[in-house]
Amino acid sequence: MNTRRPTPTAPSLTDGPAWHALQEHVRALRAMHLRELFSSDPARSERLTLEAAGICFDYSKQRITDETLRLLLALADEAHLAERIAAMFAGERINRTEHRAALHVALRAPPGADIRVDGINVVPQVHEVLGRMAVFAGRIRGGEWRGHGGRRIRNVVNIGIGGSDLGPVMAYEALRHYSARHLVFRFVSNVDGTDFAEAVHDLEAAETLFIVSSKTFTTLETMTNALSARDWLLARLGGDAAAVARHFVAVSTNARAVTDFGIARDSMFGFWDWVGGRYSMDSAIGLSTMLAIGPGNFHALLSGFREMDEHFRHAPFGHNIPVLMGLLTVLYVNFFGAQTVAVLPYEQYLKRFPAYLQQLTMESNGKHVTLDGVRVDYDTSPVFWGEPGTNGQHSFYQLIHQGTRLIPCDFIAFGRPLNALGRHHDLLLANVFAQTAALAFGRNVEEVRAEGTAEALVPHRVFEGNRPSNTLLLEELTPAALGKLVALYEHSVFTQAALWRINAFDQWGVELGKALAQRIVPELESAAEPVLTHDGSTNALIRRYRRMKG
Ligand code: G6Q
Repeated sequence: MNTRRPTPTAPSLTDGPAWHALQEHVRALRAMHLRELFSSDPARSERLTLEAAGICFDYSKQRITDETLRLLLALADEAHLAERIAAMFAGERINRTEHRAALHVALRAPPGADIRVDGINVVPQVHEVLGRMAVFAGRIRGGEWRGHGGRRIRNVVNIGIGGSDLGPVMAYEALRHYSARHLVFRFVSNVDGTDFAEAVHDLEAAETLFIVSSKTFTTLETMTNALSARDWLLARLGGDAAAVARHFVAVSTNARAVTDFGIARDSMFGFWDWVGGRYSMDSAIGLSTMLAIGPGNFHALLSGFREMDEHFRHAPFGHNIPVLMGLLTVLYVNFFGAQTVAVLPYEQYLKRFPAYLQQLTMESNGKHVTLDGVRVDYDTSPVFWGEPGTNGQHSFYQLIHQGTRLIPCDFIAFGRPLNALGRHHDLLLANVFAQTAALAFGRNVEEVRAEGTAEALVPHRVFEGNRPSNTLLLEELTPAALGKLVALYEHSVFTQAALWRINAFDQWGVELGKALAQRIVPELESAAEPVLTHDGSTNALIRRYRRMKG
């Protein structure tokens, strides 16, 4: 597989004809209002709504015309997007700075698939681990796996951070409706001791299982929390080190470090260097998810991912939801100067989805050099943020409606509620539709005056509109639906990275702070006054902290 010729390097984003044509085109587009775009084209909504992989994607309230789409698709061609997609699915080492494949799509490939890394089909390994996870999940959920003192496991605490935490937390919250309610799930990530202390304060050690989730098994926060968890457990179970084997399992690629910690090889669930942390929630890093929702639901989640993978891989770009979403992000960032994108799920179970997307999008595409190491002369990833609706409406939506910034929004909603309660769901969905319409069409001066508004108040009550949004409508929040949504954003991020010519799969930006912290730790802990050689501000802060510590 890796003997394939590398995909061609595209010329700079700003060099090709599509870029210049888009710049020219957007000059005229800026003056067009969504009101006109809709009134002059009765078929617009129908034409700019796509149904694929069980998602209804309405992008008609975007500030685009058919010509905008044509030019965006030309920009994608100039970036060799099709070749880049093929390279990812073929297991090429597209993560060039770490010399690795980015093959998260293999995590959800069906058992018979053949996806090779260095000539070896990785799919059987994926299914072997999934099978072991399912057996283990069955034993925990069924009460067969017992704690050291013979008690049933009732509490599961995942210890991990970044990609080894955000996916598991988000998936647990998103799929709580499907979770085994006799089990308690907690997630510890922060090295701040409060995180661990609060997570375990009401738990019985004899009934608690810790999952130490760490690809490298060296991450400062996770190892510190794992050691504190071991101390906490042993202090409560009489100090017998043998208890560790019944109360700790690991998810990692580092078998040696796992056994050194005292976790048996049998209790380790592996994955591979071709799975990036922020792309790992459907690997063994999803063990807590499988314990919560069961193996059947976990496989349904994988099938949702797979359906979106197939759509991304095969649908023509003009009918490809992740490609279109990625291109629209590029349009607003590079041609309209947008700095942020808001993701607004109208589904309480998706309350951690924006936090999860923050890492997926910004750790992936927060880059300032191209794959070839050249500084870009255009903006890359916008800031992704959001909150569930309708809560956000009573908070920051004001700025989206009437502020001075253009903030493209993704509205995510479901046709059926998981907790049907009176009129709640109709009211929830009415708000989705009302918000997208208000953002797009606003209320102009004439309309405000016609309502009898006092003249002094008119400017305050005008909504300019022309604020773009996508609406993603799915049937119901099932495990498969969650898989589709996550894969959709993964591939949208991939599309953006391809256009920007950047590596979405490394994260060197987190290194400098980590290395500096390692240097500062002994300066905080040493008994003798350390010789400090940082800048003046850092030296003073360290000295002040040492005094505070006493
Ligand atoms: C994700 C990043 C990062 C990583 C954490 C945890 O893409 O690489 O968030 O997941 O630093 O790393 P470990 O799993 O190795 O502990």
